Amino acid sequence: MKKTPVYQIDKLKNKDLKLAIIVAQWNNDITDKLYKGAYETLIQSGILKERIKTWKVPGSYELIYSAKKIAICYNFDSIIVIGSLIQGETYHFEYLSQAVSQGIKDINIQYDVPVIFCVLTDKNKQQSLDRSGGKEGNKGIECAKTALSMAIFRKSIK
Ligand code: RBF
Repeated sequence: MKKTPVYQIDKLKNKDLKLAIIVAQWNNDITDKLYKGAYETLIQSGILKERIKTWKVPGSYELIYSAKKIAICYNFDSIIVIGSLIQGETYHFEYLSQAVSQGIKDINIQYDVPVIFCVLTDKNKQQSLDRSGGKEGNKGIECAKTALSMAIFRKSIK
């Protein structure tokens, strides 16, 4: 009898997983590309379309509340938060990067769902372009793979 390849078994398992994606709209030329990379990776990994839910929020700062609300109100196996912070002339970059990373860390501690940090914090636009489908790859793809691993981990422990 022909053996089922391992990746097919994984794909079959993956189809039961439920994933949430929250996308900040600041620098949406960047976040759209991160989202596309993440979404397509999930679909290619066997996640069913109807089990991926997407929300848009204004900026990266809003990822904190929205991820918390989704953690409380739904039962996703993993949440991916997508944002792009680019350094400007004020201290906003430092405050926002700090707040968003700490805020998302707090949700990981407080709620029973892994929240995957797909927020770029770059010195300039070129760096962001490089990491959202340019010469440094697409961090959305990497984060989707991390979200899958963590979703499987979550499901494996009852
Ligand atoms: N949000 C981002 O996602 N990326 C940014 O680079 C960004 N830069 C900002 C710069 C300033 C000066 C301000 C006031 C806001 C910025 N935001 C940015 C928006 C922020 O995440 C949030 O949406 C707003 O502060 C409203 O809470």
